[in-house]
Order: sequence, then structure tokens, then C-alpha cells
Amino acid sequence: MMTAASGRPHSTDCNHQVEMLSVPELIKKKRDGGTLSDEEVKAFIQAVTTQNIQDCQIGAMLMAIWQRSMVATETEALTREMMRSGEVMSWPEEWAGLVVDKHSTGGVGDKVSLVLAPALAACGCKVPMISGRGLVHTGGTLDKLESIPGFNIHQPPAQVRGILASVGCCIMGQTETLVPADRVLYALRDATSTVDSLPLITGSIISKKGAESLTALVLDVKFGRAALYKDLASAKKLAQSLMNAGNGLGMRTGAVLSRMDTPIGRCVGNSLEVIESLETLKGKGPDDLMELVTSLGGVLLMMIGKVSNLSEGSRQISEAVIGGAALSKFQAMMEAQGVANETARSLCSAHTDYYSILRKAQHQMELKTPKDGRKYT
Ligand code: IUR
Repeated sequence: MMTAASGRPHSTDCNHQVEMLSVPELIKKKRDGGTLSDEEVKAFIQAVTTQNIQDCQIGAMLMAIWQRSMVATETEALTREMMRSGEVMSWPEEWAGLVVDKHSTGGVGDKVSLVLAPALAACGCKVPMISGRGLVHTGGTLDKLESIPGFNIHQPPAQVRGILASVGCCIMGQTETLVPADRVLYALRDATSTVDSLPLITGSIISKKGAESLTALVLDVKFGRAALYKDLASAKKLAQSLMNAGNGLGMRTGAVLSRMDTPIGRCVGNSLEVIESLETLKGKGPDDLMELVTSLGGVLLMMIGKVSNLSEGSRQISEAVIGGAALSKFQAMMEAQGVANETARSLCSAHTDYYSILRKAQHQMELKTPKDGRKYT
């Protein structure tokens, strides 16, 4: 039990009489290449969550982890304890086996979530999709959705349950109560140049997905010029680490490795990506986006046992998009998340003047192209 920021904590376990290390001793153990036990990782994360530790001590531990990395059991313990640092969502029993989500390590023009969430809902899944803001040069799903007037990404848990019951998918931001340890660690990782550490990335991503209490999770791990990891070998290592941690939490976790050398689809930018997503949901999407949506969705349908193979899973996702069922789900999700019925209906109708409805960028600059392009009308 951690009792003070730098004092010697005492074990309360009478059978084992394990002497728990103090925070400086924990840092020293990691710094010198030792392997932290489950109890030691737990003590560190509890100290972070209860603020019973100094920022400089957290920073030192982050740097020790960055330099020494972690073995699989440490990463699993880190992920589990981070997940338990806050609220863990719970779902009605009748949804057992149906709750799924996707995580992408970030891509330019990556609007997969906007198409995949409603497509999965149309296939009978429950999708409590917690998304993020833009990070470095990649846009965020929340920023994109907020270009739709009225779309509310802040949804309390009871509301989320209601939306999942009636629609099947809800795309929202992280709440204050979900994985609070990640908020502290992420800010200090940024300040200490320790963001790019495999166990720290794994703990951060998978703890938040674990807190969604998913049956299955699919990871879209990017590699290439515009990705977090440039080469296939390091992307595979990341995918393996994320899968180990996800499966360790009891979520069926699979991964797709995809190239990130050129933007996905033809549009980059918040409202432009909403337009391209709506066009895709109307059956007129670009092939690369459809391929990603159907592959990731197909993997999820296979992992929850709705289909027996990947090609059948991909076919069902494709049918949900091409046949319009996913578009109806997207319209219902917009309405459930605060968009006026008239606006949602208009955005989903066959002939829409998107540009008169969606929010525009505050700062605009004209760039001349020597070649003709295309404009969605
Ligand atoms: N997204 C996260 O949720 N956590 C991370 O550490 C990174 C991206 I990098």
C-alpha cells in the first residue's frame, strides 16, 4: 500500500509479508533494468491516480520505462491498473458478445470511424466509440464530427446506454472519470519526451478501450511516411504489444496493418471528411476507404462469431454501406447526439448542399493547382 510520496509504504498482505518499495526505490529498480511486479506497477499507478507522488517522480519513472522498456507482464499490469484507475463501463447482459470498437494509430484523411461505427450498428453490434482530437499532423474524429452543427460529443454514461439501445452506435469524447491515470501520464510523457515508448503507448491506448468493456477490439496499425511508426517491422511490434495487452484484459483483440503513405480517400479537413464519409455512406465512397472499412469491420464480425470468415464479414459490412442501412444509422446517431432532425435528414438526403450546412474553417487560404480536381456536390 503506497502511503507517502517518498516514504516507505507497507504491505498489508499478512501471508506474504512482501515489503513494498518506496517510490524512489521503484524508480531505481526500473532504472537499473529490473522487472516490476504486478503489485509494484499497481502501487505506482495508484500513487499517480491519488496524486500521492511528485510530478518529478512520475517523470523519472516514465524516463526509466522509456529507456528500459517493459516485459509483457509489466505492460499487461500497467494497462490493467490504468484501466482500473477510473470508471469501467458496464452493459446490459443481452449485449454480451456484441460490444465492439476500433482504434487507429492515426492517419491523414482517416475518416474510417464515421463509416465503420454505423455500419457495425447496422450489422447488430453495439459500438461505444470513444474517439480523440487531432494529434500532431492527423485530424481527430471528434473535431470532424463537431463540424456538424449541434453534434454533441459529450455524452454521460446513461445517455450512451440509451443511444446504444436505440441506435447501436455512439461516437463520443473521453469523460473525466474514464482512465484518469492516462490524463496525468500523457501530459507528463509529452513534457518529458517519453511519448514514443511501446509499453507507455500500449497502456494508454488499451486501458481506455478496456474501460469500454468490449467483447472485441480491432486495431488499425498504420505504417509509412505519415504514420507513428515508419516501417512494417516496428508497426508489427506495436500491433503485437497492443494485442497482447487487449487479450490480457479479456477483450478479443485483432489488428490490421495498413499503409499510411498517402491520405485515405480524397479529402483532408474536418467538414470535407464529413462530406466524404456521407458520400461513402451513400454508396459513392473511394475504394481505399471502403477497403479499410470492410476489412476492419469484417475482422470484428468474425471475432464476435457473427460470421465464420473474413470475406463474409467484409461482405456484410459492404452490404450495410451500399444498401443504405449504415446511412440510416448515421442519421439516427446524429439526431440522438443533438443534431436537429431537419439538419440530419438533409445531410443524409441524396442531393445535399453540404457546404451550406457544415461549419467552415475559420481561416481559409486559396491554393492554385495546375491540374483539375473534383468537388463533391
Ligand atoms: N493515443 C493514445 O491514446 N495514447 C497514446 O499514447 C498515443 C495515441 I501515441
